[in-house]
Amino acid sequence: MTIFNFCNFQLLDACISSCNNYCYSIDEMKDNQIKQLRKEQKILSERIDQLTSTNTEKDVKTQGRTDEMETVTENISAQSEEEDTEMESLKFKLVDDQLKEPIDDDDQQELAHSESTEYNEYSTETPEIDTSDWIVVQRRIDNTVDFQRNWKDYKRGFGNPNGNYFIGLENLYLLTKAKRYELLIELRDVNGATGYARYDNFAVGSEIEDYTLNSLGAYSGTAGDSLSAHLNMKFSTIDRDNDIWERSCSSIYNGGWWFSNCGHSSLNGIFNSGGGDKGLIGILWGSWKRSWDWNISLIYSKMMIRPKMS
Ligand SMILES: [Ca+2]
Repeated sequence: MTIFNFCNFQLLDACISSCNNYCYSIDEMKDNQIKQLRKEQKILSERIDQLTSTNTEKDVKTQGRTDEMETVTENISAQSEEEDTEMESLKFKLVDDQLKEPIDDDDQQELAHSESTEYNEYSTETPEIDTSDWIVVQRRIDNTVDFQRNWKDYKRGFGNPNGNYFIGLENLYLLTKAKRYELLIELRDVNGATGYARYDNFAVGSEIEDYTLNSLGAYSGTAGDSLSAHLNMKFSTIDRDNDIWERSCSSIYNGGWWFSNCGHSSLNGIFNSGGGDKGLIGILWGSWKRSWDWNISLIYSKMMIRPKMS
């Protein structure tokens, strides 16, 4: 159509002839282009087939590597779980080896003395201490009160002051910030043996400090010092992990405490009237008689404070 628009009517024949020649040359050119395109299409098809084949080979290799990586990942995961389990069982024993170093002569004498007293031979009281003027801040006597509680409960306190009891961290803070207090802890195992630990300058920080165990003072007693390892530790509960372990001591070992990593004691753990402990979740005071026997869960504890006499 375009050709006719430019043809002079009088020269129509010549124009048509020209057009025929032109159109022929156009057709020939188109044929050539089509041939060329088909040739290129064939080359491209062959190239696509080649690439598809290569990709298939790569896919097979990739799948092989993926399977291999999954196997390795599974192995690492299984190994990691085994190590985690081992870590958990060792958590409370971290400092055991240090503490099991040979006892020097002074310690031997102290230990011999403490074990020879009537107090340490299955008595149920602390005869040398009149506890009438002490304030009870914690007590465990049976399993009727759950000590696996959240931050709010440990902050305000719970239980019965005459039975299983925790006075509350805010109360501990307010009491011990006002004046110097000493702390007395009485313990009893399932066989009726008793021990005590006493500290002459007990102080707990404010909630802003997460009720850090700020001070203990000097230790004395028969149960060994299982609290100094927790000095300067923040209080932790199941919903407030303030310990220095990568996981949560409170959630895994139970009860709120001034956990470190996780430490030497935990008097708010699970109560087991049989006195045994499965997995360091019980009422623990590791240093008692220097036994560091973590299979023992105590069946009684009482923490008391009173203003320090001069
Ligand atoms: Ca932690």
